[in-house]
Amino acid sequence: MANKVTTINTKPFDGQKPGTSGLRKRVKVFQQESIFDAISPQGKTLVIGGDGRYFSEPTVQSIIKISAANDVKKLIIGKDGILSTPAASNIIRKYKADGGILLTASHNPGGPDNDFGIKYNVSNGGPAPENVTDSIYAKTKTINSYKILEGGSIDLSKVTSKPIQYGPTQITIIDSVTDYIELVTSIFDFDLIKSFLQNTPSFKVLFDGLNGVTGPYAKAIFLNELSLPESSLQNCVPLPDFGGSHPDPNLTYAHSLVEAVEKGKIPFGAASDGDGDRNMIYGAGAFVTPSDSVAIIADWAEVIPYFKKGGIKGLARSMPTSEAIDHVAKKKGLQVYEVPTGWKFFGNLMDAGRLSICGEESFGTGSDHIREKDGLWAVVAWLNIIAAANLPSHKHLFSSAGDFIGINDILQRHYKTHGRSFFTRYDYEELPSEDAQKVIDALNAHITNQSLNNTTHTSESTKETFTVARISSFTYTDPIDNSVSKNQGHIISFTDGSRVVFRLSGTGSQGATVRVYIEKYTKDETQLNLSTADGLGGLIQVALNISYLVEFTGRKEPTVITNPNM
Ligand code: VG1
Ligand code: CO
Repeated sequence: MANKVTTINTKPFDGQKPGTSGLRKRVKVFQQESIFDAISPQGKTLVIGGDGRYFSEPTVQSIIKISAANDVKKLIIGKDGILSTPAASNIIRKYKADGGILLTASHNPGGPDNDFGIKYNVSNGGPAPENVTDSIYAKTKTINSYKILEGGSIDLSKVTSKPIQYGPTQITIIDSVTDYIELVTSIFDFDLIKSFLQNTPSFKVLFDGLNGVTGPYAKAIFLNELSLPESSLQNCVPLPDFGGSHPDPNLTYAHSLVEAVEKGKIPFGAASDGDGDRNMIYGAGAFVTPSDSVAIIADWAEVIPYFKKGGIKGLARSMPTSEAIDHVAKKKGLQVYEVPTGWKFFGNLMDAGRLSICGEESFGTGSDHIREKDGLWAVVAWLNIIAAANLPSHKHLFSSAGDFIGINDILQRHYKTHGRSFFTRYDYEELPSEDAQKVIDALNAHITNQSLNNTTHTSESTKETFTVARISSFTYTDPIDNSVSKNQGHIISFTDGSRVVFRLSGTGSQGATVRVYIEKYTKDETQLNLSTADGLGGLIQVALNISYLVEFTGRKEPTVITNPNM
C-alpha cells in the first residue's frame, strides 16, 4: 500500500524539553518527529494511543508514516487512536512491545487553542526515564529533517482481524477496552463488590469521566461488570475538547461531580482525568485526599485478591505526598520509599520486586499491575475495600450506626488507628517565570546560608508557633540503578514534624507554576476531625511568610487549592 520514502526538511525546535511526564504544549506549537531519532525504532513494536483530544487523529496518521519510513516492525494502535494511559501501559507489557507513544496532555484542557501532548513509555510500560527524555530533547535541538513513507491514511475506526501491511510495518488496530477490563477483573473481588452493591441499594455510585478517555472503560466496569444503572455514570463520552472543561479530578475542576454528589447525597463519587491515570474519591460530605487514599489502600490491601495472593513487597510515595502511608508501612513492617514527583521514579522499584502500592498527592494512585498510575484501578480498589468493610468479618471494627460502612467511616477509623496527616497543596499557575524563580532563588539562598535553622515563626491568626528544623533541596538516588535526580523540590521541616515543600511544576504549558505542599501530623483525638483549613491554617500562613511568595509573585491567592474546605 505504501512504499515511497520522502525526506521532509525541518528545523530544530525550541522549548521541547519533556517535563514530569511527557511534553505538553499548545497545539499550535507541537512537533513530535524527534522521538524517532532518539529511540532507534528499527525492528521495534510500538503501542500507539491517547486520550482522543483534538489533533490526535492527524498525529496518529503521521506517526504511522514516520514509523514505516523508520522500519518499525509493528504498530499496535487503539481503535480511534484511543487508549487510556493505564490501558496503554498494560498493552505494552502484555504484548511485549518495545515502547509506546501516548497522545495526551493528561489533565490539561484540549482543543485547537489548548494543549496537546506526548508521553513516551518504555518496554516496562512506564514513562520514559530521564536519560531517554534527555536524549529526545537533545534531538529536538539538532533535527533538520525526518522521513515519512507516503501512503494513504489508515482507517482507525475498525479493529483489524489481521494486520495491515504498511510498507515494512504491520499495523494492528485493537479494541481499546478489552485487555484493560481483563486485567482489572483479575485484580479485584468483583463478586464481592457486586453483591454488596446489590444488597445495599442506598449505596449509590456516581462516576464522572470528565469527558476524558475513561468513558468507555467506565461503561465496561460499572455497567457490564457491576450491573449498575446508567445513572451511575456522567460525562462518559470522550470529547476532543473535553466539553471545554479542565479534565482534572480535583475539587476545583471536577465541580460537575461535586455538585451531583452533594445534590443527590451520593455516598460514593469518583472521577478521573483526561488520560485516565488520575482519580478522585469523593462521597457526600467525604473527600479523600490522595495522600490518605494510597495509605488506606495499602492498609486494606489484604482484602484485594491481587495483594492477598501476591503479598505486598513495599510501599512508596512521591516526596511531597503526605507521610500517611509511612505510618501504615511502619505498622505493617514494610519498607516505604520516597521518590521525586513523577510516576517514572516508581518503575525501577517495581521492576526489582520491591514495590507493590504507591501514590502521589496529585490524585495519582496505583500498583505494580502496570507501570502508570491508574484512575479506575483506584476507584475499584475503594469499592472493593468498602464492600469488604461491610462484611460481618470487618463490620465490627466500626462503630457506625448507618445503613452501611462508607467512605467517612473508613477515614475516621484510619485516623484513629494511624493518626491524621493534614495535607493541602496550593498551586500558583501561569506565573511569569522570573517571579517563580525569585521564590526558588530565595529558598536556595536559605539553603546556602542555613539562615532559617532554629528560627521560630508565629501565625498571626492562630498564634501557633513553628520552629524550623532544617531546609533542604531534595535529591534522589535510585536504589536500583544509582541514577541521581537533583533539585526535586525544597523542603522546610519543622521541629514538630510538619513540612512545607516548594516545587516548580514540570507539566504546565504556559509560564511557570509554583506548587506549595503543606503537611501537619496529629495523633491528638480532639484534633482528628478538624477541617483541613483549621488543621493547617497556621502553618500555611507561616509557609507564605517565610517564602515571601505573595510579595515575589503579587498573587494573594493560589489558583487551585487541593482540599480547601474538607
Ligand atoms: C504533576 C503532578 C505529578 C504528576 C504529573 C503527571 O506534575 O504534580 O505528581 O506525576 O503531574 O501527572 P508537576 O510537575 O506539574 O507537578 V499526569 O496525570 O498530568 O500525567
Ligand atoms: Co493524567
